[in-house]
Amino acid sequence: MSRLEYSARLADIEQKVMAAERLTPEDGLFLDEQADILTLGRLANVVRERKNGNYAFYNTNVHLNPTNVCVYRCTFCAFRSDLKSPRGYTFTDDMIRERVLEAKEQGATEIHVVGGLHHQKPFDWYVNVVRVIHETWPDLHIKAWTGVEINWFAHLTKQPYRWILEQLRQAGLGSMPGGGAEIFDEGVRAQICEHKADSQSWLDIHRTAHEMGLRTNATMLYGHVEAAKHRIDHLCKLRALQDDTGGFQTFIPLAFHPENTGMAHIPKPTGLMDLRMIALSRLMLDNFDHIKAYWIMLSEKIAQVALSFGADDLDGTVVHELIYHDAGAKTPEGLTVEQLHRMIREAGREPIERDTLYRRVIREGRDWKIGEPVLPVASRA
Ligand code: V47
Ligand code: SF4
Repeated sequence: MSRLEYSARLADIEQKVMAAERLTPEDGLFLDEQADILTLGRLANVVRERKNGNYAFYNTNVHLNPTNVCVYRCTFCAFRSDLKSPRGYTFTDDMIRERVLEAKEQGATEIHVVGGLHHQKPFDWYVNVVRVIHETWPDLHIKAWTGVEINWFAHLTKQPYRWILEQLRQAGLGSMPGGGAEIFDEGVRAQICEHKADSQSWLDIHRTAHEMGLRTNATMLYGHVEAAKHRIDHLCKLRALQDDTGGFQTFIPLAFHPENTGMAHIPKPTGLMDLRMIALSRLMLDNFDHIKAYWIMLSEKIAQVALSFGADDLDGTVVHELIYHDAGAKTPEGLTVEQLHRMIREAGREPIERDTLYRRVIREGRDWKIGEPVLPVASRA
């Protein structure tokens, strides 16, 4: 492509962005492969500010990974353990209660629960994890179990997704995280997560959750063996489902961390690749309200810059993160609210504490109550 053709292509895309017109898969491919990073970031920032003004969201949360024992062997995963390995662990009910009480002590509004698919645990064990959390502290929002886990539960019980989700909801489930999506292309899946839930199952599960009124998140794992065309295909599939249901809350691009994984020879994505993925997803996912720069995997520094490249959310205080730290992440396992505020204010944004469902959190120390939903700019009075 000549310099002239490049400029004309970018000008055409810029016009669409300014007019809030949907970008095509071809536009996405061009942006991913060829657009200069500063133009890409500037355009994504237009959409980010159109949707979320100057707000930058965070939440006060804790993570719980109740077991790392897993029947699958995703090549990108450093977290999983074999059943008989000394690395393997499984939480007891008391350990779960302890984590919930710690969350309460820290004033958390959310617990994020994902883990391995244990060879010997029945579906009831996973329902019990949710129940124990809910009974210990009913005010805590439980965001638990990815589409891959729901698919495993369907395999264990031979019951439809709706039934599985209903059992979990009755036990206290509030919403679902976005993990397990990886890359939807089946050829890539065969290389990185053979045997686990296929892309259609992941999408069907999220569709079912949305139809039941449960909100969910979506992710994309990038920076391993995939190519730009796979990333664009992934984003377009999410956009199509969101057109149908409107049930996704936020999209989180996840940077591959190679250390201690079966793909340790692949270099970690660079900071510019991370910013490119944030900006690209902001531009392609025109029907998602939020793009999350998950600071744990991006580093605090890149996450801070991402707030001007399309992201409007940093996730939360986190605490006890294992999945990325087992894969070599050098970030802390948690940040204080003061640290998050400083990162956001220095980026020129206004910090807003949200709950899982993007309602404002009105806080007095450890105590909090839930305020109004924070609406996209266009819908604000
Ligand atoms: O599905 C596992 C990814 C996901 C590695 O919904 C890895 O708010 C990079 O989904 N390098 C689980 N990625 C985490 C997740 C998530 C995280 C934060 C917020 C939310 C949310 C969801 O982590 C897995 C997989 O895609 N993952 N290992 C690795 N070595
Ligand atoms: Fe198991 Fe999840 Fe790791 Fe895959 S990513 S091996 S499903 S724990």
